[in-house]
Amino acid sequence: MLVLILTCFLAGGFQSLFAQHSGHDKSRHKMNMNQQAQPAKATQETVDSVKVMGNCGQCKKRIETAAMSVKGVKSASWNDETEMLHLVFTGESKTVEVQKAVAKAGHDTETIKADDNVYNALPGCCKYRK
Ligand SMILES: [Cu+2]
Repeated sequence: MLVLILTCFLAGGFQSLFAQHSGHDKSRHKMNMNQQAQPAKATQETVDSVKVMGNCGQCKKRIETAAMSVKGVKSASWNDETEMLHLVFTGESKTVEVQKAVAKAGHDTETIKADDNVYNALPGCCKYRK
């Protein structure tokens, strides 16, 4: 009688262990399927960075807003210490377009300079030209 109860207990124990195990496998399988679904994008993102002259937090906001106004720019982040603008594009690089937009907003880049009258209209704290 005791053996029978023990056997039942053990069988039940194994069953719940098995159930837990298969449940775990299922969720892992689901995760794998999600991971597989992600890289199935039509276009490949590209990244680039470009030097943009500026001084302060206002410059950062102005530069990033100008960069984000260009179609195909996913993210734009300007570092006030390195003066580098880091860009992520949803497809191919639009760095030249971004430089044009940034220069139009008053900030010089490596290859495209802002018009003097646009530059002169910047707030005093943003005058980066020496
Ligand atoms: Cu500024």
